[in-house]
Amino acid sequence: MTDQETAADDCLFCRIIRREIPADVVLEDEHTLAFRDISPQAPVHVLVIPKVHHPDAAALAAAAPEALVALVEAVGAVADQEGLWEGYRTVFNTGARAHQTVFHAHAHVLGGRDMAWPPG
Ligand code: IU
Repeated sequence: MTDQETAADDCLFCRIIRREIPADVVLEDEHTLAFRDISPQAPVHVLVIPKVHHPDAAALAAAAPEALVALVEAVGAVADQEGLWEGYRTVFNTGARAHQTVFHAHAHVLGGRDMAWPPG
């Protein structure tokens, strides 16, 4: 078993992809799954994740660029589906200091309220 498969075995988001843990799925395609964050930080807060396991977005880009493109396309599709035509924020937390807590690449899609800048 490779390191990547080992990591994926007990990875929370891999388990959601395998439907071992329930999630409120809003969109799914060949490369991507999108589901509502369990602790929403905005009226709309959806996580968009690749079906392949990589620890963060940069690692995903390096290993599977087509999966990163599909992920960003899915971000746009989620925003359309959720009616976020006034704008939304896409966040890739990377590393513990940036508050990444799940080490499977994911985009947060946040919308439905005004966003502050700079972010906290
Ligand atoms: P972070 O960028 O790694 O901090 O984002 C992880 C997100 O996963 C965070 O917003 C959690 O609320 C969310 N989450 C979830 O949606 N379902 C879960 O079972 C768990 C975390 I654990």
